[in-house]
Amino acid sequence: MSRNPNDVNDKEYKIGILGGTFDPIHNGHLMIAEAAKTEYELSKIILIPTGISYMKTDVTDSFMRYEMVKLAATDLDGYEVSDVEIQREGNTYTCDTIAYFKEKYPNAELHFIIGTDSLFSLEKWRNIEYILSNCTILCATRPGECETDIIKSREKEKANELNQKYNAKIEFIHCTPMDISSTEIRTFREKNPDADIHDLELPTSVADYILRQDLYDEETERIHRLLKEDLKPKRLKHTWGVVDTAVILAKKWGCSLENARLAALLHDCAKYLDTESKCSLCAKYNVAVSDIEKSNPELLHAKAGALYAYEKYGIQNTEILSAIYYHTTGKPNMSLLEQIIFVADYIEPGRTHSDKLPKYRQLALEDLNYVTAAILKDTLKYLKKQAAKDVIIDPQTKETFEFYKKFLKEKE
Ligand code: DGI
Ligand code: FE
Ligand code: FE
Repeated sequence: MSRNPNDVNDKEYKIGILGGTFDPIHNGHLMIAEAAKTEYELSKIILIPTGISYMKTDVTDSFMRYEMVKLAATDLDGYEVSDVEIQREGNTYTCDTIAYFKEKYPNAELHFIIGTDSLFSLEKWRNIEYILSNCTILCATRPGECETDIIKSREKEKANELNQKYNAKIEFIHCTPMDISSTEIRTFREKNPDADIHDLELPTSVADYILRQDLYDEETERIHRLLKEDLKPKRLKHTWGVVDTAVILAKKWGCSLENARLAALLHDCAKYLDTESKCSLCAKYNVAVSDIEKSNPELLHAKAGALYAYEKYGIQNTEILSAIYYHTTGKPNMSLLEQIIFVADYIEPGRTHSDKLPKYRQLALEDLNYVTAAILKDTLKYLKKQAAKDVIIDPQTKETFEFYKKFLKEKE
């Protein structure tokens, strides 16, 4: 490793890397990062949620784990969150991550944080020689492991052995670990349905997110499992975004959080059904399919979605089913739930199609009717432009706008 010796004490060049499944991230993770940062004078900590195939159903979807880590890091100084491992296809190896940051920060001294238990399997890691010659390893003691001298000396011995064998730099983070684990948080909700997860060692913003998404709940997990059969990763990411936004709007406007969450979760469940399946669902439940819908089967994913949510997902609440049914075109005088889903679908954080979105996101918390009208106006404008390409505007969308346009005028 070539490095200007003058740089050794330059904090700019000392970076700590903490990877993990973070399902969810909790204060114990943050405490280890903070202890490493202080003890080894690191200028920056990069938190890296591990990539896990989206089809794997016993781990929370990568996107949501990434969101939680970002929320946890928001108010912390000198923290960054990287999606390098969740973006990578296939297995993720530490050596690739180290190589990635070596290239990104060629002058940095990288510190990779591991749990002491990993010391004993370190030699089996892919390209361990590369890892050990390109970064310092900082070992954090795991809860319940720290006090006994036997373990301590066993770990020190192992570290010494590896240091000599590989000319490595393995050091220890001297902090008492917190008695909290992600597993404990995941099982907590099930065991204590009435207790408040804010009492656990979690950043408040992460606890809020878990509640909005209703993570680690049996019924939510059942729906997530089914959704993974029906939706691709991009659509799932959009769905989690709609859930998050819909629950925030429901809280603001006094709608049932549970209904908002379920309607949002399932609003696009029929997005990838083929035209025939959508039409036969409609036929089975005597739902009329208009000529416009026949020539624009994409529109049918809303109606068919309500039927699919009923049939496959077992949703019987008609308010929820109606919000799914009307989510694309809206309808005059929507219920609060229908309106929240219609708006959340358009403004969720993953949407980037319009410069006006930041304004609408703010306004949705101030004047829901105005935002509904503005979205309809923009959609009709967009569809008119598309009309040249034979896109037909559904009269339902026009009728919805006719009803809501008065709220536009009130503001203008
Ligand atoms: O399913 P999403 O992509 O999340 O969102 P969505 O259900 O609102 O569907 C969006 C698409 O639907 C978008 O491309 C606009 C289109 N759309 C909305 N109203 C009409 C419409 N398309 C046609 N052809 N006619 C409409 O009246
Ligand atoms: Fe949709
Ligand atoms: Fe959608």
